[in-house]
Amino acid sequence: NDLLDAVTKNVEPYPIPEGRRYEYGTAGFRMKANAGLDHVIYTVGLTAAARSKKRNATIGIMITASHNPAEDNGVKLVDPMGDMLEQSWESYATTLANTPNDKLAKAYENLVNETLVDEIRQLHERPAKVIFARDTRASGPYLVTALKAALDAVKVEYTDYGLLTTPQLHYIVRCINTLNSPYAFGEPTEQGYYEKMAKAFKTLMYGRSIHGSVTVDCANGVGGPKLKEMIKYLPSGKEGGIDIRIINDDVVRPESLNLDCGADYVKTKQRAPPSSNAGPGDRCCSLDGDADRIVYYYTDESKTFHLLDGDRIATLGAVFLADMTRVAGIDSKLKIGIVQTAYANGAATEYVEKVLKLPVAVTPTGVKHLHHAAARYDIGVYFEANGHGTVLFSDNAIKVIKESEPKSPGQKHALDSLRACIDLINQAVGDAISDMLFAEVVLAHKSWTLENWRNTYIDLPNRLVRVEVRDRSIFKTTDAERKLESPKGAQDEIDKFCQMYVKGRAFARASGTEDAVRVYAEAHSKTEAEKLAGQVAEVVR
Ligand code: NG1
Repeated sequence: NDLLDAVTKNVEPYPIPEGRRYEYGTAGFRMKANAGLDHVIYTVGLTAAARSKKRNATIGIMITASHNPAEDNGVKLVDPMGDMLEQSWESYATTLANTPNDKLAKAYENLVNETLVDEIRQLHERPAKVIFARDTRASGPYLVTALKAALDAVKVEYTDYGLLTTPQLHYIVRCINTLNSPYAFGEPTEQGYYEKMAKAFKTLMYGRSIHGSVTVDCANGVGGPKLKEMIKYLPSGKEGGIDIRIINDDVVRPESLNLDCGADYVKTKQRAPPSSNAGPGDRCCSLDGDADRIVYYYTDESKTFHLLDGDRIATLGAVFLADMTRVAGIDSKLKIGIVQTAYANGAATEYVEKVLKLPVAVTPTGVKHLHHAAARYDIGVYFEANGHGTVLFSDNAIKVIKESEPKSPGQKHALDSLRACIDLINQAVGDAISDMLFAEVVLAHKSWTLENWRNTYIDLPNRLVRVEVRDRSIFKTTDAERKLESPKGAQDEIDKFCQMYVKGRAFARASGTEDAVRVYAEAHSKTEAEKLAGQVAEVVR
């Protein structure tokens, strides 16, 4: 039929390069922008159309390669509630991406037929709706052309939101799909995003002040212009709000993206971007290329660099939320918990369990795993150590927080603050701008400097190494990636090495985003952590 002919015709300029194999991984598809990504993006348009028909809802597509180099690009799909694509659909996306042009129309038809089962006839006619946006990469506009060619072929209604941060797109998808429902998330516009967060921020800051300014490294990515926009809606320091100093906001030269700056640089190099001229103790943070990750840091008087990563942001947020529910008198009705991955520092886990007395759940790497585990709590705080995370409030929590009657001014203030947290925190997905404002609010409430924050617990020295192996697929893990079940015998050797050190802990797992095995090790001294990492690396090599 016409529709399928159009699929075949429109994909002509985007053939699949000989011998390429694509996989929808932890963060969608990601590769060098010129390695056939146009073909992949075209097929993602078709997957999104089928997914939209299946869910009878608007689906999002974000074109970005996050913290990767400027010449890379990628694409991820956003499900109706603003969360990541349901896992069972990742393989559909993978299948279409690997289908050559002459078989693509048939493959798309099969996908629609397979996923719509009984309702086919009726649903085939169902209108599909897709919205999309991109980060600042130079390849973005060209890839959008390929995406539109697919959406036009299958007659999908779409809106191009131009440049957005990844979390902004997630926010808008959720707003569209909850419009006029009891779960309405907000105005489905970029302005609605700023207004919702600014209003909540003002409520939370009432009567408080933030000490000094915060310097934000925007990785020369889309976070720069978007944070500048956000600032227009926020009260300044003088007005009882916040002074934000932006650095690395060059989006004119796309090649500067993530170059010697950004959250990934700071986290992996354990140092401030060279472009930063912050003084001792100054509050600094870095976003990544699509502004869905954030880490804080400062340099002390003796020029030592201190990182406050995702583990720290999680504990900071959890302390505040637990305090507020206690003051509001609703703590017995709400189960608060923290979700981490194996990469969380052992000291952070111990602090949460022993000092905060909150439960910790551990999941495999990848935000979707953490997100699902967090949804099992009333207030679920989840962060990957690299700074990607957010807080989820269950329907029960929202009901309790919104409907509780305060019995004192103190309780009223705590309830108002919790209500504002529900709006300030982007529950759809980890969001650097939202997480930053939340961290700033908590620091203001506690009158904490970054040094005070760091002193809540002292990280165990640790080391992360990347090991190139012949075939990483032989490394199979269990127990939330903390143990190797294959190759046989490897785990026993790792255990043996761990036992040689005080507080020794180590694990090895295949990366989901790179062709390598990652080894993580921690111990009570730096030398020992490094030694242990080296020994475990030898085991997997
Ligand atoms: P892999 O490559 O699977 O380790 C990395 C990060 C994850 C996550 C994904 C997606 C580490 C150790 N791993 O995963 O936390 O963010 O990329 O971007 O940082």
